[in-house]
Amino acid sequence: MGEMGLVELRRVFQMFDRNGDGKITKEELNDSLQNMGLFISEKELNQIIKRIDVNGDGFVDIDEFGILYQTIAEEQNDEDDMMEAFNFFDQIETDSSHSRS
Ligand SMILES: [Ca+2]
Ligand SMILES: [Ca+2]
Repeated sequence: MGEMGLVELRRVFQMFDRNGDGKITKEELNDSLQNMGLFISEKELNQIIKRIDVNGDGFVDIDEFGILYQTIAEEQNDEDDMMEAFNFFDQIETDSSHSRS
C-alpha cells in the first residue's frame, strides 16, 4: 500500500483506538482529533465516520482505516475539505518520529 507500511498504519491506528479494542469509535476519533487541536462538528464527524465505515457497523477497524489512508492519498487533489480535516496525519508522523523511539 504505497509508502505507508502496515506497521506504520497499525501504529497510527493504535493512537486512535484509545481503549485498544481494535476499533475506533466516533468518540475515540473525536478525542484524538481534539488532542491534535482539531475541533470538528458532530455533523462533520458523522460524515467522516460514514465515509470510512465501509461495512456499516458504526466503528472503524484497521482495514477501513487503511482504506481511508489510501483514499486520502488518491483524492487529495479534489478533496480539499477532507485533506484539511485529515492534515493531522502529518502531525502524527512528525510526532512519532521525534518522541520516544
Ligand atoms: Ca476502541
Ligand atoms: Ca466498520
